[in-house]
Amino acid sequence: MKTMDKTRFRKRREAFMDMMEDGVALIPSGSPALRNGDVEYPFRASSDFFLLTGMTEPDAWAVLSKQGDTRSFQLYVRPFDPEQEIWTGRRAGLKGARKTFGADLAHDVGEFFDHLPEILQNQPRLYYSFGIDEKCDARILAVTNTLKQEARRGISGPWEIHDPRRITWRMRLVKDRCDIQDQKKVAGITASAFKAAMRAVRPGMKEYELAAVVEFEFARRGGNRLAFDTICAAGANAATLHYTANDAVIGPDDLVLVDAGAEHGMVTADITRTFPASGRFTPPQATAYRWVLKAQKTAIAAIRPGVTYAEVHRAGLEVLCAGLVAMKVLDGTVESIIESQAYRPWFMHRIGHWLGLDCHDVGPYFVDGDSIRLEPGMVITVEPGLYFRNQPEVPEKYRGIGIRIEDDVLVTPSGCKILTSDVPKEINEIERFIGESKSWWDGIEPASIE
Ligand SMILES: [Mn+2]
Repeated sequence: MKTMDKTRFRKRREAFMDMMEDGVALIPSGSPALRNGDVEYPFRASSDFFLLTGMTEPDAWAVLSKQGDTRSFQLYVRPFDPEQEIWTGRRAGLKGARKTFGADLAHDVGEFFDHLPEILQNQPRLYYSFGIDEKCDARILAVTNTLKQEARRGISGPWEIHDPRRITWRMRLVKDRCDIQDQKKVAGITASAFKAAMRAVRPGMKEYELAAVVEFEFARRGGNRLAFDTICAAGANAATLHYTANDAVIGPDDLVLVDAGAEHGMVTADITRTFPASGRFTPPQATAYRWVLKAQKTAIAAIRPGVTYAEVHRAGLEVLCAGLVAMKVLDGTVESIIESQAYRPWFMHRIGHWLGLDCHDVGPYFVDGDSIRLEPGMVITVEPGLYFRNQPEVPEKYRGIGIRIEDDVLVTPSGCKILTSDVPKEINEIERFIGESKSWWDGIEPASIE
């Protein structure tokens, strides 16, 4: 890690401890989970652990303590072990924890629970997120109780338990200048991959083949991990919101909905585009597409500091409802349709979500019961959609059409900036791009399919 980065993470710990009252915070990185046999799921450190340390190793704990002006940062990590490194690769070790990650003290993580009574002894407050790892929860609770039984020896355990996410979520909701650079970088990586997908799509491909193009382009541009499993849904599959089977053949008249995001340096992007495999929208596809696009643009146009998240949702929703009336799916006024929620069979999710270290990033959507007001530095996705399944209310020509259009949007002092605007989304732009661009497959040997 560069010196610059070291300062960045130190400043974050200071900000965290500024918001903490006297006590100690325990922040775990998490442990790998078993998939099947001896195979583990790919490990990714918890976002809060990374936020405060810059470290991405498994089986580590950050211990932040504050007593008035006295503050300390300790790391419990896997020790340097040449034998283990042969199997699982390099690790920072105790020395790296101090030198690279700036810990005042570093310990073997194997000693963490042995040291815990000492760590928590006479601390007024414990900051720890219960409910994520039951085994750790039980051991930590046991230590706090044991300490309270030592009252006659003048020892006590923490009487107050706080969830550190109350602090980290606030830190993560409003991005600083460096965070915004990170968001732009990963948005650019993701946008490039979407253009590649449009240049690669052709009827007859498997959905997973197109998904692989997207993921290959992420990797080629520095997206070392996926923000979430890629959704590549052709035709009626697009009406399944979190479709990840990705194993159908893309038909000649299908629209393909791709919802994907790269991760770069633990920061995520999230884009959706819906485009015709043939390069041409059919008239009903174009009609439905235009309504979703209009809803998306209207919602984005509403974004500026001081506007509530609910108002952004409402701006997009009104257009979608007008579209449902125009397409003769629903009768009535936009007002009455919103009131009765009659639109819900075709638009059942919110307009978007916070974006950051997690794709569905943390942070409140309501403050004291009211929809949160946007501030410069917040990053949200705007992703209206319409999903027409085989339903009697839906005119036949629209059945099997699922459309979602999603961009990542940064709230700025004067309004907003779309971070993913590089990917075509106007109908004529998409048709021109698919039709005129050099095929992604040029120079690649045809595969033997069967
Ligand atoms: Mn999204």
